Amino acid sequence: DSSANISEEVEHTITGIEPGAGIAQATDNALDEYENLAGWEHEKSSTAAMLTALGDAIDKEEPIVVTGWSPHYMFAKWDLKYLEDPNGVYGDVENIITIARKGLKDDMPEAYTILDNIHWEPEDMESVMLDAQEMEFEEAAQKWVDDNQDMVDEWTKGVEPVDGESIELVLTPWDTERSSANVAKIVLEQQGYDVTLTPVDPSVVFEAIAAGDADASLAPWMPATHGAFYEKHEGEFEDLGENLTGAKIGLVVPSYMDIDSIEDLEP
Ligand code: PBE
Repeated sequence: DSSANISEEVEHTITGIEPGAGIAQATDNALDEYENLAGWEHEKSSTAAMLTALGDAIDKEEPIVVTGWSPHYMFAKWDLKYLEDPNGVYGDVENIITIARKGLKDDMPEAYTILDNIHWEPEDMESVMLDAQEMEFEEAAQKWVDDNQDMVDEWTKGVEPVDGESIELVLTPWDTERSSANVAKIVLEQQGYDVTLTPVDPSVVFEAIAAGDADASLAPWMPATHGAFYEKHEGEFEDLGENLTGAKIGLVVPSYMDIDSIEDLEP
């Protein structure tokens, strides 16, 4: 297929996910910043709908352009590639960071220390996400904690137990964050905390922490995905640094498609 045919066959449409996602905002920016995407549409719906459309297209070996990210099982399940992004709209490497409300360090130093210490590898997160295909996230996270008690011991080393204090973590509603939040919940519960997990849109993650309505979050993707929210609230929350390095977002296509770059998409 020529790239002109590809663009016509996908009806000049990018298959997106939830409108509140950082990657949705980045994709709207891409439509503005790439002249060749003038006239393209970004169809937002849900992650589940995007994955269904991707799977259907691959079954028929048809072209499709989706908004994709890693870690995600889509790359294990299908042969996919990121389109090159010469304008750098989607950034290069993304890191997932931990943020906390101002005052958490004084109010709950034990939780703060643990949250500050939590750092794992993409393979760890992937193993929770993979198990969660077959069981609840709570169970998949518990399985990971049981298998990785050494790492958990490092995170909690020297931290005193507490007596049922309540702490609320906000997360975004994607598998990556369901995995990290559920692992953090179990680790904090082992320490004696009573943990509530609240899934919200990325914008609300930052609003809730900045307002002090929630205590902490392991959900922000930086610098591209949620950078605009970060900047909007900068100074109103504590940045505890990365909990995972080596994530990525971008436009993703099946490997059989004969294009390599966002610039190969035609008006
Ligand atoms: N994601 C997964 C989210 C963050 C985690 C890349 C789909 C987003 O775009 O906001």
